[in-house]
Amino acid sequence: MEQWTWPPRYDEGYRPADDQRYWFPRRETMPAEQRDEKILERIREVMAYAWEHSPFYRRKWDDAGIHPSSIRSLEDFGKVPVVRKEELRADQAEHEPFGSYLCVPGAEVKHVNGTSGTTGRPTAFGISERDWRSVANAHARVMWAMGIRPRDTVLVASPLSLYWGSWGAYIGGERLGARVFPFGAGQNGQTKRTLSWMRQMGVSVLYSTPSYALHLAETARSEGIDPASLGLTRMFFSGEPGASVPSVRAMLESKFGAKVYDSGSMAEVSPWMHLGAGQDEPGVFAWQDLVYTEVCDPGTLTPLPYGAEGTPVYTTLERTSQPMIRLLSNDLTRWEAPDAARGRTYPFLPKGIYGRIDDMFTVRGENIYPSAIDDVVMADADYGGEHRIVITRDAAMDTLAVQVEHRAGLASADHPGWTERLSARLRSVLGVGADVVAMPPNTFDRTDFKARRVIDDRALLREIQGGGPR
Ligand code: 8LH
Repeated sequence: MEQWTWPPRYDEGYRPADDQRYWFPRRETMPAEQRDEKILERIREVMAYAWEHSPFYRRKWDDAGIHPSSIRSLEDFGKVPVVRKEELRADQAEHEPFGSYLCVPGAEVKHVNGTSGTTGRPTAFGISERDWRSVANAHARVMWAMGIRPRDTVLVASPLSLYWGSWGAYIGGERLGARVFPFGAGQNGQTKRTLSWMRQMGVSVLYSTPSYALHLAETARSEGIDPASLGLTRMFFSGEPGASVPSVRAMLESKFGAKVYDSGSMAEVSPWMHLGAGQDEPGVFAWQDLVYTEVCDPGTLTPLPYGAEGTPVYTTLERTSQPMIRLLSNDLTRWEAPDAARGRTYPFLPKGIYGRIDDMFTVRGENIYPSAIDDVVMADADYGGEHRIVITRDAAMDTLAVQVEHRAGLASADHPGWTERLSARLRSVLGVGADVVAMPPNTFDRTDFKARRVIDDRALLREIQGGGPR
């Protein structure tokens, strides 16, 4: 049952006993060094396969003077040039519709997903049936680690369209033997209907973005429903920071009275749940036998040791249709060495993914992530449900303001004290001050998907001054 081969082979009839902690005990708990040896073998196989089937990779590696046979260690692999999302986009524009990194005949592509294309040309994901099944099996395994079992009913409450997140959760739940409920999100009035369907169907597990779950909780309250009475036991999230941000996680847990699990990397490297929780604490494992993850210096792009902070670079080890070999994420994280005390012997990302490097901004020399601000304001007892982060340039100096909704019932006489308290907390966490502005409840739009809370006036200023958009 527990095969680990290239190309991957899965026994579709296999499922562990309900009380078994690990779906694949050997692959999940083997000594990390032994796993690394197998991973190196797999990387060589995947690279040889891509060399043979993909003009994109052959060209790229030829230009860098690299041949798959020259990769003799994971250190050698760390020198293979990274792939950037722009390269994939450009290659697809030239080689419609799936790019010259499609390694199977076009007729074998049985599923199409894609990026939403809000910035630049959308990218199409062409997925063979074999890859679709590998992703389903991998996701079933990670969802099993979250404690999801065949007795559960899993509600998928993210858009069921191009977004691979929703489909990945759906096929993982299906493979695991759970009852899966593709409700989706994003249509008018859908959030209220979600609540009534949840109750009728006895949904026990929710999948969505963290922001949407908070919106769902707020909508429930406005309908006179206590979210904790909905009967959820587990919630797993992807798509944006939140489930590993302490105050957001605490808010989700306390509102729904359910356990919270983080997961998710990038759609391109599905099974995206390869960054996925396997225990009841914040953070995610890097399930290295599914997608090999390196954390690299964002400037030099060289791999960094455990303990360091950097950007994840991903290599799919089970994908045959559009394999990704050293795809640069441009996100930021910190990773820790495998620790056998955790059971699974994978590297661990204790704070998950903090956010995109592009979303980081610098105010008076301090690098700031929106998720760090979320953590402070959402921990406050008088927080009203949404906020916006506004960065402006004032006489050549960047300044930060945070508009925060207060809870209904906070007297206006208490606003100055409250905003000062938040401002002081932000200063102690971020190292720079922020102007906190109290806003009435429900000032800001809620999201059905991934939150966009940063308003960057400097980008507008640069555009006006002729620099063009970021
Ligand atoms: C995250 C997280 C996370 C994704 N914590 N940031 O939903 C998972 C996959 C399918 C997904 O969202 O893919 P997509 O749409 O390509 O977006 C990828 C980006 O989303 C990724 O680079 C991160 O910036 C962010 N993201 N999951 C924090 N658990």
